[in-house]
Amino acid sequence: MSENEILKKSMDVSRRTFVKWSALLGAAATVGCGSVGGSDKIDDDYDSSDTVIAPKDFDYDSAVWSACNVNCGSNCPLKLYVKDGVVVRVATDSDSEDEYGAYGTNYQMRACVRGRSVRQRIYNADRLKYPMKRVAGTSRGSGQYERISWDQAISEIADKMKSVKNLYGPSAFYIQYATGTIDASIARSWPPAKTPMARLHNLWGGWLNHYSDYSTSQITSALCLLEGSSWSNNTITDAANSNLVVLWGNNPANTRMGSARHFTYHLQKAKEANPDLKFISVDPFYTDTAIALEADWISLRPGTDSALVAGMAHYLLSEGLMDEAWLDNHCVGWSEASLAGAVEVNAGAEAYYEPAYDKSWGDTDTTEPVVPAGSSYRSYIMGLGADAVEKTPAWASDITGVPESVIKSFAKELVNESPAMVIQGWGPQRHSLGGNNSRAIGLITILTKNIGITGGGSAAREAASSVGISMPFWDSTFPANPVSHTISNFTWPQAIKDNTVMTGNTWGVRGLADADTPLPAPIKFVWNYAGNCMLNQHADINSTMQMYKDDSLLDCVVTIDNYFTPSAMVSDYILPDCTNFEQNDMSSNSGGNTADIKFQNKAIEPMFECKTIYEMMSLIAAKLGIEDAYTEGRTQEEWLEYLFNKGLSDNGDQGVFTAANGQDTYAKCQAKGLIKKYDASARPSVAYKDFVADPVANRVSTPSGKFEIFSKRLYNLSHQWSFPAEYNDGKDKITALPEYYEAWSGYQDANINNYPFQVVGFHYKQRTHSTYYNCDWNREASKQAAWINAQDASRLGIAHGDTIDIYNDRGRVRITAKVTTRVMPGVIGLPQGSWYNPGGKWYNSDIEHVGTLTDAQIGNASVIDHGGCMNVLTSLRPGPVSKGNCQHSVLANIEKVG
Ligand SMILES: Nc1nc2c(c(=O)[nH]1)N[C@H]1C(S)=C(S)[C@@H](COP(=O)(O)OP(=O)(O)OC[C@H]3O[C@@H](n4cnc5c(=O)[nH]c(N)nc54)[C@H](O)[C@@H]3O)O[C@H]1N2
Ligand SMILES: Nc1nc2c(c(=O)[nH]1)N[C@H]1C(S)=C(S)[C@@H](COP(=O)(O)OP(=O)(O)OC[C@H]3O[C@@H](n4cnc5c(=O)[nH]c(N)nc54)[C@H](O)[C@@H]3O)O[C@H]1N2
Ligand code: SF4
Ligand SMILES: [Mo]
Repeated sequence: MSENEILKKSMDVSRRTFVKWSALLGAAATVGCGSVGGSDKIDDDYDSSDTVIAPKDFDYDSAVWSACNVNCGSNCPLKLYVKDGVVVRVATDSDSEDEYGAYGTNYQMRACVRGRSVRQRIYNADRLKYPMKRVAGTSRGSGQYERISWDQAISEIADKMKSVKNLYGPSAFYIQYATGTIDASIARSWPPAKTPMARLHNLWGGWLNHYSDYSTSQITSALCLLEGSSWSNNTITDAANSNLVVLWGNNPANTRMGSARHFTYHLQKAKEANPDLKFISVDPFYTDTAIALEADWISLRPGTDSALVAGMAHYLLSEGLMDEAWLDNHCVGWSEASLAGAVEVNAGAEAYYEPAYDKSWGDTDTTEPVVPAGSSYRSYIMGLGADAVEKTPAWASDITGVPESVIKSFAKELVNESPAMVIQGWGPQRHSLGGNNSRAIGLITILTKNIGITGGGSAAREAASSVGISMPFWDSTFPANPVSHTISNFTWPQAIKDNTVMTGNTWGVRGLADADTPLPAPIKFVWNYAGNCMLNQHADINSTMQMYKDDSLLDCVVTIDNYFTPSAMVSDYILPDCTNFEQNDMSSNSGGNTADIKFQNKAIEPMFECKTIYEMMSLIAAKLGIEDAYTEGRTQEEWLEYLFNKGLSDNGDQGVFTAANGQDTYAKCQAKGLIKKYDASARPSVAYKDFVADPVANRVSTPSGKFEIFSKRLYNLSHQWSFPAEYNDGKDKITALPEYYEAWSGYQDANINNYPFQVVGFHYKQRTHSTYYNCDWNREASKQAAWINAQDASRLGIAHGDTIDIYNDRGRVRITAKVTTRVMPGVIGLPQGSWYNPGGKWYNSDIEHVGTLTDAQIGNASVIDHGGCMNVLTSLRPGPVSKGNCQHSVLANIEKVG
């Protein structure tokens, strides 16, 4: 049998069944957590006219617990049924108790349809089978690879490493942002410092790390400046104590679809407990979550949240609905008088703030710029600030597209319906103005006094419960990285192209001697383990492709994946990894009052020539002469047992790992696989409760110790930092207040005259980023299509199902149109994560790697992407403070094809 016949034979469950079944689960999202009855077994012959799915017996030798370790925030347990060494069924935690007692006590950790389709990932026709090397003389991106032996691959990669270290030093090694297997203990791909490659390089001289991430870089560098943390919020189950929940750019029915973190389920349960609970969704799209929760929809133009908040604040002030004395007690920057409390740092008090910049140089300034009169938020909205514009609801309506009456009624509801819980997703912050937008959303919860109270919240993203299980992961044994400077997660292409212009002042490099010291070495060697950010998930694919084509820039790119992904296609070496179903590992998660830990078991033998990442790195370590230090003489299994025993001695049994439970040894836990813990007495935590009750006795972690509507730190930064020359066009600003301005690729960027649509690449249920894209069941169940408003479509003569091109200066994407009223006019939705397929030449319609590109085609903006990949259209331009990704700020045009 050929290799692909082996793969195909392993996949003998009918496609029709899965598609119908997944459609049913999608519908179930509106009535409860997606699960099929109370059984592991699914019916192969489900007919859509059936109302009940009956379990059907099937043959298996063993049922093995593992988990889905992709980066969707859920980490669901998966139970794999194995017959003759082949996974024949995938189930989940569907036969344990499912009580959902107080605040989510003891409920089932059910996987979403993606996890349940994982057989299609294990037995994918595009599975990498052998080590491969770019064919000599071909360019990166052409897609031509030859099979090599493991010996050759390991030797050549180790030799490259030695030469790069000799020529450029350890900081020329970069471990790419890569989240394909984020939840594991050993086979872990993110954060980079916790990966198997980090252990290798820590022992071998160091490597260049990044700070922040593609998920949250703008909110991480902004909301903390207002509140002292970018993460603290009331736990999601506290929604049961709310009158109103506002999902602000937050679509958990797509982005938190399973197990402990199934936030839509928690909200539905809150509604069951409190039938009067009302939901509002603030989003350019009428999201699946809004449908599931029957939310009111406030549709606003992407990137304009800070204008909406300013208009709401103006209204509340004009109506006397604000407690100004309370604001002055708790905040710096509401009134002019409160500005006297603005400081850049609080001398000596706290050692750490979430850094918006490198504290080591910011603090040493001896002269600080003077804050002029009119710098308070009150002045800003009343037209008494520098711009002398009153931020009336009418002003906000013009910018946001939200009717004035809605701006007013929404503002009033947040006051009258208190406690109201605002939970902010990460869509609003993934914009050019994203930092200010995320702060503004935080601000409205302060201005309406919903912060710090039961049933309220801080407007950070929803928080999970504090019921957890502590078990050390492998990285807890790693030595430190000798290289201490870092770049932002988004700026690695610049560090490849020209590191000499990258300083703290211009590109936000951290940890160097001072803010003008350039990044000492270019990136020459990249480890890309379980990641697609080398191409697909990063921005401006055509320009990035041109960078790869230039062989003078990078010495070596090693991709370690399960499939022939777009990132594999720009690599020098491609190494075939075991899936996590082919090895033992450990992962844990929590939500509600329940936590779980998965002792993941190897379900099947490694396929083809695949190796585990641990084995790969151990082989490289041997070539570098550090094998003993790397492995400490342990196999992967021995490490897991060692960590388990260490966990017991460090943390005790936590009421979980007891002899009475039959869970006091690694072997016993491994045999159980899925272990849960719950605490019915735990109550939701309330963020900033102590501070709000007594702001003098209990400071928050901002420089002043209060909520900082005006950030002196940002004010000073605006005088210290300069933007990189190519981005110094006035469309970026650093502002002390969370104010609105006409940012690049926003609604008021003049470029909208050329490219009249705002295109948003939201996170989609078909896949987790680009992972699961090559499962055709999922592609059929939730199609990749461009969402376009019905009015826009009819004006342009575009019908539902037509083929359209979306294009701008950076490239062109060909895609099917989904005509809908679920997106506001002027906005296009193009789900991010679909695989880039230039000219349709890399992949066939089954997403199998088939073809190659000529040099002229590589990175050529006129080559049409047939994959529907959002990042053909996005910009490499980083956010002004975060230096992170703004991938939701895109202007483009569309046209019907044919
Ligand atoms: N199924 C699935 N789940 C996932 C992922 C996935 O790819 N697929 N990815 C996971 C990861 S790593 C992450 S980081 C999270 C991402 O989670 P998020 O970043 O929260 O997800 P997005 O879909 O980008 O944005 C959330 C919502 O914000 C809206 N939005 C966009 N721009 C604006 C704006 O300017 N203002 C307002 N008010 N709303 C706006 C979008 O329309 C969307 O409905 O999801 C995780 N979960
Ligand atoms: N335009 C746009 N771009 C975005 C975003 C956006 O909203 N818009 N979102 C951004 C965000 S928030 C994120 S987090 C990033 C995510 O970007 P990535 O971290 O690159 O995530 P994935 O695209 O899922 O790629 C994960 C890779 O891991 C592989 N993989 C899965 N399991 C295994 C395994 O067991 N072993 C190995 N070796 N490989 C495995 C998969 O095949 C896949 O190629 O994308 C970012 N890109
Ligand atoms: S994709 Fe996410 S929600 Fe779905 S099974 Fe995997 S971890 Fe769970
Ligand atoms: Mo993310």
